[in-house]
Formats: sequence, structure tokens, C-alpha cells
Amino acid sequence: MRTSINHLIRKSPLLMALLAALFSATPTTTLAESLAEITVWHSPTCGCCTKWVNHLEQYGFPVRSHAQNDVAMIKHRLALPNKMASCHTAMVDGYIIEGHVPAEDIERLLKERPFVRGLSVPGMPVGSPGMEMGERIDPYEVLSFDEDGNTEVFSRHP
Ligand SMILES: [Cu+2]
Repeated sequence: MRTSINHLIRKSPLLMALLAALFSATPTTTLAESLAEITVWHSPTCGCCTKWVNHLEQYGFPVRSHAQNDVAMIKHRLALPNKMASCHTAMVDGYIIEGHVPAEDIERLLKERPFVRGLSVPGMPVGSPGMEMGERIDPYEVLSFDEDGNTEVFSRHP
């Protein structure tokens, strides 16, 4: 009897240490899958564009942003359908991102890789990323589009 208790006591610290090690073992931290770099063109005076860039960066996208006056020229060069146009234009991994598209939609686009030219939030709806005005959020749609300007609803917010 005595020996068995001694045995247990003698063993238990080891057991405890083992259990502690097991339960405190932090899962091997895997680095978050790195997001593709987004190139953004916007006018140097566009405040909401800069806010949208901040939104992307906060989400984890590396952003290369070009402040330039002639953003229309970029839109033209990328053959962006006119009715998709908004304030800033971006490219990520071959897709055009136009206007205040939420970062989560861009991430989904890059995962699903649909056969489209890109995503757009036409106009500048209040409450979209970079267009915050207090509590106000106007419902808006993120559209995917092809070269000819055919669109489909990619997501709805809020
Ligand atoms: Cu804007």
C-alpha cells in the first residue's frame, strides 16, 4: 500500500508535467496564407480611395498604390466597361477591381477564380469600405463583369 502511494506520488509530477505539456501545447502556428498584391491607381486628391487602400491593408493585402491624375487613362487601357467605372481602379492577379469593393470579396474572387474580367462597385455607395459616414450603410451590390460589360451580382451588402 505504502509503496504504491509513494509510487504514485513519485510518478505524478511527471504525469502532471506531461499533461500540462499536452494541454498547453500551442498548435503549430501556420502563417496566414499570403494574399496577392493589389495595384491601385487613384487621383492624389481622392480621400475615399486612400481609405479603401487602408481597408485592404488592414485586411492583409499588400498594396502598391499609384497616385496619379489621369486614372481615366488606366481605365481605358484596361478596357474597363464604362458603366462599371468608379473612383479608383485596381488590378490583382489578372482581375480588375473597380471602386469600393470589400476586401473579403476580393479574397473570395481569388479563391473561386470565376471566368470574369473583374469586380466593381459602381458609384460610391455610403457604407462601403472607404465610404464610411457614421452609422449609415446604403445597401449595395458587388458586380462581376466581363469584357462586354455583362454583369452578375457577386455579393450583396450589408
Ligand atoms: Cu471613392
